[in-house]
Order: sequence, then C-alpha cells, then structure tokens
Amino acid sequence: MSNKYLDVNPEVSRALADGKPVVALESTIISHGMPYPQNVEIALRVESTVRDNGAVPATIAVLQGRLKVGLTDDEIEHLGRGRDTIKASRRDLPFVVAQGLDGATTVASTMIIAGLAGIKVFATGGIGGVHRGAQQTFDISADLQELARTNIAVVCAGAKSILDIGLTLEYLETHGVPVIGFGTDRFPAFYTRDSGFGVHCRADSVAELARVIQTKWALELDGGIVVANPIPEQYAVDAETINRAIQKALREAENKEISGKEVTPFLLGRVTEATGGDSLRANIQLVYNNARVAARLAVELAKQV
Ligand code: PSU
Ligand code: MN
Repeated sequence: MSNKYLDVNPEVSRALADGKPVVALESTIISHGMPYPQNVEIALRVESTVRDNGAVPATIAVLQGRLKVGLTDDEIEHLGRGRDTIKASRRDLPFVVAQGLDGATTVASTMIIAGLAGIKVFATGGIGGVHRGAQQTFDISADLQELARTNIAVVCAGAKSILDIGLTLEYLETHGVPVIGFGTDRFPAFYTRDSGFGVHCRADSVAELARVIQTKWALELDGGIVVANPIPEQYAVDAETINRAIQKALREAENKEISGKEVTPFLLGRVTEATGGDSLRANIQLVYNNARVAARLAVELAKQV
C-alpha cells in the first residue's frame, strides 16, 4: 500500500515487497515513555533485538509532516532528545502532517501508519486503556478504538495498572479484540506477570499465535489482536512498590487537574521517578522481550502466507 504522506525506508520497503518479516515499533515510548538518554539506547537495542530474531525493524514517527516507517539512528536520537515533540495519536495526525511538524506516535497512530505500509506485527511496552475513574472522566485511550479496527497484532506486556485493567479488558471484549496470553492464562500488568485478570485464550508457541491471527483476518473479522507477553520473571517488580507509586501519581494528577493526552505521560513519568532504577530496568527488559516475540511471530506469519 502507499500514501502520498508516507515514507517507507528502502530496507523496510524491500522486505515488505519480498514478503519478509517486518516489526513496527512506536515512538511515544521513546519521547514520552522513558527518560533521555536511556530511551535512545533502548530504542536502538530494540531494533537490534528484532534483527537478531530474524525480522526487519521499522520504528515509526512523524518527522516534518512525513509519516516515517523506519528511522535512521540520528532520527531516533532526535526524537529521544526532543523534550516537546507532540504526542500524536489518531486525532493529532492530520494537524501534525498538515503543519509539517514532528510527532511521536502512540500505539494507535503507529498501528495506522504500519497498516498503511502493510506491516502486520508491532511490538511495544504497554498499551493505553480505560483509565481509573473513567466512569467520570470518560478517559479511554484511542489505542482501544484502533485495536477494534486496524489489522495489526500488538505484542505488549499487558497494560500498566495506572489503568483500570478490568474495564480495559471489558472494552476489548465488546469490540471483538482477542487478548491472547503468550504462555500464560493471566493478563500481565506490565511490571508484574499477573494483573489479577485472566486472558480469554492462550497460545504457547508463535506458530499457534500466528494461526489464530491469520484465522481472524481470513474470517474477515477486521481489527487488531493483543498478544499479552508477560515480563520475564527475573525482571518483574514487586507489586506493592509499584502500586504505592501509582496511587501517589494518581492523586497528584487529580490535584493538578491533569487531563486529556497529558494524563498518561504524567503518570508514566511520576511512576518512573518514584520507583527509580528498578522500574526502568523492568521496562527495558520487557520491551526487549516483546521485540523478540514480535520478530519470531512476524517470521512465522511470513512462512504461513
Ligand atoms: N503505556 C506505557 N508506556 C507508554 C504508553 C502507554 O506503559 O509509553 C504510551 C503509548 O504510546 C500509548 C500511549 O499508545 O501512551 C497511550 O496514551 P493515551 O492514554 O493518551 O492514549
Ligand atoms: Mn486519555
């Protein structure tokens, strides 16, 4: 597929034309999800992890109004340094593109751009979801709507418990989005392997995952799939510590009346500050782990076509 606003880098473009495996990667995690300079180092290592597992990485962002699929190392550095890059989700894309601005893409907008390029697999850390207190605030991430409509498999470590995970899973069920536990019956909560909620189906190999994904699309059941890949045991963070930091961050967000798209970056920043090195280390490791599984899944999907 092509689009006049889309720039797919030559390596990614060749891989897609040859039916080779490609994994999309988002950029809000770089600009708004982790501190500089670790964010750049991690983004680059995530790319090499994808390569080491047999697929071509395609980090996605908007640069000077162009939808970029596959960034250079300098472009990743630029995004990682930029303190005021716009966080661009679905509704921000028209403005960012029309004005020729830079935008870091969320799960939702990365899915959209990956879809335009013809990429089927995407690795990230955690997806957005239904926020706690959404009954009052209506704060539901556009990521969930996108999962309802765009045909991409998103490999993540579940969702952070800054969200209401129960309501997030209900929303995904309503919209027909499969939530597949990879080697687990439990939906993970990013830093921890069990959110207290189950998944509705499980796959124990990438071949099994690929079959379910291909079957969904062959049935013309459009929309995404959540592959819930728990953080490796040895990197999981103590749930108590994380929950305390999250409670404090939520109270602060409420007192400061943070709203709209500022909510998630604010909470992420505060939780990272409060839990220090441990949570960042966990964050890094779970992203590598997701990149690994996504690459293996992309390899499998390329075989099964
Ligand atoms: N959750 C994380 N880390 C992140 C994000 C969410 O644990 O970096 C980012 C992702 O880019 C996600 C976005 O798509 O935040 C969701 O923002 P919002 O809740 O405003 O839709
Ligand atoms: Mn929101």
